[in-house]
Amino acid sequence: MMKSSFAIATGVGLLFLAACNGPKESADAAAAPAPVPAAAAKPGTTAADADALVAEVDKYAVDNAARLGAAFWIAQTYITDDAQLLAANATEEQLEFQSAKAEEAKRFNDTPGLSPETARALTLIKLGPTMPAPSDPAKRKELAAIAAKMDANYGAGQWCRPNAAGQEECLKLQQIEKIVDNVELKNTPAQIEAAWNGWHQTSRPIRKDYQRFTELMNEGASQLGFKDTGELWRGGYDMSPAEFDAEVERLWGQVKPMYDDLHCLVRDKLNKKYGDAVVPKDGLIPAHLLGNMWAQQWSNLYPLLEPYPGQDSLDVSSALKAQRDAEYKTLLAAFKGKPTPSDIAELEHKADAAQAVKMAKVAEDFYVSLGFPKLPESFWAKSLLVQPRDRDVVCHASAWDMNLKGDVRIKQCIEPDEEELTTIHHELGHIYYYLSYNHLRPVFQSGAHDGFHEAIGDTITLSLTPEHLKKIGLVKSVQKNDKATINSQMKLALDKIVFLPWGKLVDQWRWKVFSGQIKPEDYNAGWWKLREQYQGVSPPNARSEDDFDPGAKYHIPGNTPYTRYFLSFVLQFQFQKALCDASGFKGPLSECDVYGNAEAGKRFIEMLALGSSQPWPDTLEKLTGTRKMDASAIIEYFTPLIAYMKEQNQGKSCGWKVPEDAPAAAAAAPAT
Ligand code: X8Z
Ligand code: ZN
Repeated sequence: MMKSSFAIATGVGLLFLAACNGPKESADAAAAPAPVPAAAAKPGTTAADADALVAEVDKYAVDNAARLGAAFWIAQTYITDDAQLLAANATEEQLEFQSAKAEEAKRFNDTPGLSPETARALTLIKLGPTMPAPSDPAKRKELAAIAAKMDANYGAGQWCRPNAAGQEECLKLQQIEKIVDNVELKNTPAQIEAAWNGWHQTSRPIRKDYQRFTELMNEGASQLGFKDTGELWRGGYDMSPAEFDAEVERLWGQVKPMYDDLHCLVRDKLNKKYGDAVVPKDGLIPAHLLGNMWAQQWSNLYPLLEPYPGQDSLDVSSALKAQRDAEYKTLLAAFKGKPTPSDIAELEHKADAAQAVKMAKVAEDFYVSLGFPKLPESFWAKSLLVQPRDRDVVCHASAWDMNLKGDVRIKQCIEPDEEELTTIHHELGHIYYYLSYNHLRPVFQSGAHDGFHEAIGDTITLSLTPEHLKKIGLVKSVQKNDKATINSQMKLALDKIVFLPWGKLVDQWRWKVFSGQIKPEDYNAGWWKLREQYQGVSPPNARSEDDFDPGAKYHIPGNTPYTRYFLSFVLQFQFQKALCDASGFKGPLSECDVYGNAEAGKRFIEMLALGSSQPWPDTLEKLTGTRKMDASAIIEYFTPLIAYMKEQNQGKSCGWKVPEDAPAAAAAAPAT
């Protein structure tokens, strides 16, 4: 579940924090205010000058990480105007330093005799900025201010409506999501649509800002020698942007048939539940009915899709909730005297916090079983694991390396449900990546590429098989038969396969916006065209160019590149297969659980320890034996489900058509 978020400098902050990010956010960007070094005044171009530049970037990172980290951490965990101001200043400093160093690094493009290490470091520095800033200080300030404003707008987003008593009540994202997630499948389409609209109207105010933001970043990118910001982003993969484009298309081609099968099955079930007038038999599925605000993962629909009802329950959330309630009962029993309502609220909060720690320890325990170290005491003392009762915080989960030497933290508003348990594993993947590469020079302290960073924790969650969940007491009993296998695969596919088109399209939109292929006056229509094309979903109601629906997703105002997640959802199955092979596992991939396997752990840790010190294909090869990202492991993983879907879809008319250059279709209008 995506949490509400308010982050003044998140987009920029991520540059340094690697909060939920990757190589572009390497520590080199942590470098702070930029007293322009003497070397820049009299630029030299020798190999020794290049070594000095890289050393300078490293030193700034070491010297300033903690100071900048503190500004961003406070801005996200104590949202006040003052904290925002400090974070905005930090952002501006970073932009200045980072853009200056990227520019300086270009001086060495033709320098002979660079050491391989320095040459690689320079490449990373040149590709460093996710938010390339113009060299004009006024424009840089404007860019930082817009970034701050967009983040603030996202975080402050709320939907106000009259409650049952006729009084206005305002809901934040987390509460609005509860209506759209519809886990009980009891809300009406109209109720869900109202909530969906409620959240999507919050991004209207930043539409103009996003246009200016794009212009300014493009100016910065062009000064660094890139055609546009999209080309800069696509440059971070040890191949040309055009080659990277082709790689993404190739991977998408491999997985699209699985998505199409799933889309067909889900549409059929929704059509039966809601009727032809709401969900057409053919054509697009209304985006609000898929159990997620962005229709990015659909596992909340699992009860509707369960292939073989009557097998064991895979419901982990109720076990987590029961643990939390037991905790509360214990606290209440230990309470002396008669608790007042405020005592009760305090006890409830304590129970939430205790349960959050318990869940985080479940995740830590898995990593430790593989040979990773225990998390430092400071992690437990300084992380934010539950939503505070007394203030607003950015709830969107993130992982932080505060000082490049052990002060690691996560910030996540943990609730007792399965999705949150998965997210903790995801965040600890980032944390253990940090800890594993902290010994490297700062410029190499990032993921092999950003998709690697996102894939570590998710790989671990692939070992949370029903059998594993039974062992740790989160499901009651498990059967081992084909029907049970198909059931658990369906549940996972509703997250992992369904995510793929979404994971690709978010940046397809941004890349087109950056290149000018989608013009400002078509921002929203361009967005829906891609959602229709890739996901086969339609907006719940007619949209207009007053709307800015892309801005309702955290990573757009937060300026976090998104293709990383598409790559991660492919890579994590490759990683899992490699770990399972290393562990000596022989059965079907979906049954493999590497918990406690020292050999798998060793191989994983060795990969993480390399950071971005070498091109990612070398790093991938070391773990998996192949130099290419490849979807065959995800296909292998879901083989039983794929066969089931084929059989179920026989005779059905699957697929959808997207009208060429037509405005986004409203939900009720069948696709032609
Ligand atoms: O944003 C995240 C993480 C932090 S890097 C919670 N994810 C993407 C999203 O929620 O949209 C993880 C999966 C995709
Ligand atoms: Zn992440």
